[in-house]
Amino acid sequence: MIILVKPLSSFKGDRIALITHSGCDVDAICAAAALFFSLQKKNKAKILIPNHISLPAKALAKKLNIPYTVSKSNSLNEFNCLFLVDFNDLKMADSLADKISAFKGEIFLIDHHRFAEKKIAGKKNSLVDQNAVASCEIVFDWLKKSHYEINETASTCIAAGLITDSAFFVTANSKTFAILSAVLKKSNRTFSEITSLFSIKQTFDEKIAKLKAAKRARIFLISDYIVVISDVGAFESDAASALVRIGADIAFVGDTEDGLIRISGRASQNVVKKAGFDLAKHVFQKLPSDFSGSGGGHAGAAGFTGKGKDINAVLMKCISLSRKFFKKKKGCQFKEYT
Ligand SMILES: [Mn+2]
Repeated sequence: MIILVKPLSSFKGDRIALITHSGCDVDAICAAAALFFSLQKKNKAKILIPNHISLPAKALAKKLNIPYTVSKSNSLNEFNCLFLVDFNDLKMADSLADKISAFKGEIFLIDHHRFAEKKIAGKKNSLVDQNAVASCEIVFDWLKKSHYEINETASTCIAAGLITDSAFFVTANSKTFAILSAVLKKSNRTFSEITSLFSIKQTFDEKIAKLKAAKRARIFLISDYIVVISDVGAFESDAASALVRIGADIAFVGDTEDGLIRISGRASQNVVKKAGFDLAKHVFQKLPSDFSGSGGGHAGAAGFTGKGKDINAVLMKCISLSRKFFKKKKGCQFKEYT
């Protein structure tokens, strides 16, 4: 990627908040931490996580002694600069969104998600590359370009981010392995030592949720692809991934709680690469025109959060939007397997 953003050394003395998206995942905490450990000497930096951190990210942060604050409404007054890490849509900052939009200093974006319609920062402050496998890849490039030394812990972080966001190399490319080779060496850790930093034993509830998702699944054929919808009480993203692993090309799994609807979508590499299907673009970014809420993500993994109770209506909309995409193809068949 071409890096237009200034080198990290020119931030010398700045007080920087490294803010991840809410529900911070391994790539987000690792990208923020790799920057944090590299900036530490010349800057006052802090990692802020809106609302909550995922269990794997939390486990890794604990083992690597990554300092962070989970915050519902942290004041940003002590900072003169913000780095938004692993997101570029203000909605993903959840409880910190208002504080970020009211922020007077400079804001920089370090991300690999599809650009949100409303851009938070201009081009020269945006390190956003949709083709990057992980935000950690972008951080690696920026550190290299800035001639910064990437120490043992920062290298470990970058490796972990690449492994998790490539879904254990399912979406990896030659660059992923080139970076991984470099950081693995620097990390002084083996591959399995790195994966053990964020491995969480599958809980009983998670197993039940995945099995229930499979039991309740409605199975459709759209064009040549198997598209599945289901609903669970929790773990909807894990359930969607599980459905893709057992044979669905595309899976949408929903969950409702206290008038809130969450939908997670997962698509196989086959349907993304071969058919050009993009969950974020063709389905999740379109849901807010029919349902109040926000949606976005990647081609192969995306999500929607909104208000409402009728989960089936949203799931069926996912089906009709997917169908709309494939309808362009000649002789597109559609049926439900009952
Ligand atoms: Mn990421």
